[in-house]
Amino acid sequence: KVYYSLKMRASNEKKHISGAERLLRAEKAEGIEKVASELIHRALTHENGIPDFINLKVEKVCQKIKKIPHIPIVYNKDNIGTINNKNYEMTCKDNSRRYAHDLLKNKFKEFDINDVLSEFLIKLGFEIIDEGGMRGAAIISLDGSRLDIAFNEEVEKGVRVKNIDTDDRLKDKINKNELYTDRTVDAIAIASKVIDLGIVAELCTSDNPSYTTGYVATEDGYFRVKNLKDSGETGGRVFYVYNLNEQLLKELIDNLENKPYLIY
Ligand code: PML
Repeated sequence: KVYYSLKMRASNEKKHISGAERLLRAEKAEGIEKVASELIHRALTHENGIPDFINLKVEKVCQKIKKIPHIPIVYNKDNIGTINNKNYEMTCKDNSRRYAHDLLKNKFKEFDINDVLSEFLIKLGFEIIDEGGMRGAAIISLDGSRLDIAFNEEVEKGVRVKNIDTDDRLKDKINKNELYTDRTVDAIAIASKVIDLGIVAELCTSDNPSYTTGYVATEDGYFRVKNLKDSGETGGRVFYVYNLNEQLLKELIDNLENKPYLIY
């Protein structure tokens, strides 16, 4: 099967407004046209503003597409998260961050990370997302080093997870739940791809100032966290990785950016 990748990005005065991408079977030409116009529509009607520049790229995909199910969605009913029978109410940034913190700390324990290092890693993660201004995700090694800046100027402003699409089954499932948004679909797809590529945990808040829901993702699931930041604040993504030498890190970055995935 031959696929085409459609990528849209829109900006105003060089500032990113929106972006999206789809993977489509090539034999359905009218399908490609339809999705192309949907993407343009999305660019023109985005909540972030009206673009002065829209780029639409249509490209044949030569690599084999990996199809995987999404990671489990942990449904925090009434915005109460539970870890080891303890409940966390996601009512404000401090409480929500305690939940995110404990999720990460539990995961790091599985990798024998001691308390002091764990605290350092979590603090660093929040500092990075709170500072904002990244073009993609930062990569932090569980030994405490920051890998995206350490080794390659090209990814200095973070790694962008690209070449990813979601199957209608996933979209339907999410869209049926009135608590979720379009952002949720994309976020679950990204998290599923990065976990499949061996990332230990992802921490994310939106770069949209008014969207305060974020998440922690691990192989155990997509833990949606309400109020992970205050309204008006910026956001970002952090990937925690374990034990990567330079070669493995290069491969990981290449896969995160280029390996095509379809999430169902
Ligand atoms: C959600 O679960 O609703 C998505 C949270 C993260 C959104 C990140 C973004 O799209 O900016």
